[in-house]
Amino acid sequence: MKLFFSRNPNPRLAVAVARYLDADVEFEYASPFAPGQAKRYRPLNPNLSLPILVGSGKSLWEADAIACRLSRDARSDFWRTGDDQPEMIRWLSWGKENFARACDMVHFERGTKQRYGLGPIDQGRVEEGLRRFRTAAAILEAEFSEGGWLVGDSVSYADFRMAAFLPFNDVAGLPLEDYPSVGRWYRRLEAIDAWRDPFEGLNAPELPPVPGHARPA
Ligand SMILES: N[C@@H](CCC(=O)N[C@@H](CS)C(=O)NCC(=O)O)C(=O)O
Repeated sequence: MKLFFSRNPNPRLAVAVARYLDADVEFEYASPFAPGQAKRYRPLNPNLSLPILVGSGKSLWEADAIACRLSRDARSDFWRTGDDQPEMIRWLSWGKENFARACDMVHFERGTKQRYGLGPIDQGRVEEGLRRFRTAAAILEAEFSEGGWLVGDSVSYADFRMAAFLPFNDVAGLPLEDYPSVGRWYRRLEAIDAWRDPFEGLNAPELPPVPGHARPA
């Protein structure tokens, strides 16, 4: 199987999952929105977005679906399959609609739009994202008050999915420091090699820089 990826948040998430599971996939850097590329990628994903997993059958897109597939293939409980599966789905569902969505709103204005020259920062959207971030982060703060992971006693895909935008917080500037238990959870994630540095050894150009921000070392 081949995983088409870039260094942006959702493909980064899929690459981190594949590396965490030591999945038997080949990684190929892709840029479906670049001029002339749509023809190749539209049959694989009508949205043209990444990640895309291609194997012998139909291509699979959406990071969550790819994580589910890779975890099944690896016979892993990273994508929970037992009694705690509903709890994992709860965090995936809530996280996408709340915490990750808030992170995405702010990161899109301060990061993506600036990287790709898509227009000035919309401060109204940033304020709205920050407001949503504070509401969602307070819920996670209570959840992590006794440490641990989102589901059970070990890391699961729910943790990876929830954190998908946090590696980009150098440009997003979300006030993570106001939520110490969330910060501790995120540092536990960063101690996992596959999460901290999923692109190690892969051929993948760096993202365009955000003006005014140095690239992290
Ligand atoms: N809901 C999709 C979102 C996919 C998405 O928005 N991908 C963006 C990156 S975060 C993309 O393809 N950007 C173009 C690129 O990275 O070249 C998923 O979870 O996989």
